[in-house]
Amino acid sequence: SKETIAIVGATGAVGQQMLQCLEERKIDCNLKLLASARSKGKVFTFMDQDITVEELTENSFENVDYALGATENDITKTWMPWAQKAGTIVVDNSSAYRLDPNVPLVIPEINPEDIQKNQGIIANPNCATIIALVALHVLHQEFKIKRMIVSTYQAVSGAGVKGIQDLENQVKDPSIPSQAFPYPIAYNLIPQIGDFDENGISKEEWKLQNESCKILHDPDILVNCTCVRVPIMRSHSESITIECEKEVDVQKARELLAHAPGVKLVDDPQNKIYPMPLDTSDQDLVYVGRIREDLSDPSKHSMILFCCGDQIRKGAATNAVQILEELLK
Ligand code: 11C
Repeated sequence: SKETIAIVGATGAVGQQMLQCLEERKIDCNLKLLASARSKGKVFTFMDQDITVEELTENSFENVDYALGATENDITKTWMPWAQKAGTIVVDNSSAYRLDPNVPLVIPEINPEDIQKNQGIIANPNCATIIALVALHVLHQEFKIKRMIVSTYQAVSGAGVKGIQDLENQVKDPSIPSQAFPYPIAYNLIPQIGDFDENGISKEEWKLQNESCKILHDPDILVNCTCVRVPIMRSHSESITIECEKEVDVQKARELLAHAPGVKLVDDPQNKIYPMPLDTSDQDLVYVGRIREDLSDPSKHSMILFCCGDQIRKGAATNAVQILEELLK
């Protein structure tokens, strides 16, 4: 008989994309859509069937084999014990459990083997982390990355439906106040994603540091990162300098990236070919280009690249559904 799969937070930007990814990837299942009382009764189509959103309660997970979590941290912490008690295996997109040593943090192109160590929860990494590491993994395997210097250009979709609405509203009328951001986002950019700590480092910047080490199984990788919100709809972009243990070779890097899983090499700057967020939107590959040696490091151990990826898809929903596919194998 078919597995029962629930999407928790089914009406949000990521939840809706999970629904679409399950259908696209033909994961035939009994689907349950869970959300807050406010969304109860809304109807969505899945594989030609109408599915009515149910209110998330303590009993929602009875007979649910797998759940995809797409709710904020505090809400996730409320329902996770209910799911665990029911024996539901959860792939969770919140950051609530990502650094828990008993919870694998997985990008299927990089560390699929960690999925087997799960004790009921598998965490889906942060979107900026997924997009950076999909681009960097083959370079780490070849040259061994010691340090990353990253500047991100992050889409409004990272702040959910309200973030998308803010940009849509403000490009038409810049006087409409933001719901998701501390300032207007149209015709602007905001160098803050999440709260700052006492060193002036934002939550999002810490996620890139901590999650990269965990996913790559290398606690010594150092990340220096500035995360910026930009008026872009749904693709994150990142400028990344890597400093490596071995001497780097740009041509070799291009060859490796041309065959790397989840990557499309888009790198012919003389012909104006490079990754751009409009081109990566609503598809699953991370585009990588502008690959060049860092001439400010005469020892030839550093290289620079630019990458873009869809934040809602590979940065969130697609990665979670890929983990689910591994579990279903
Ligand atoms: C953003 N990356 O763009 C954030 C949203 O850790 O999954 C997702 C936060 C997270 O605002």
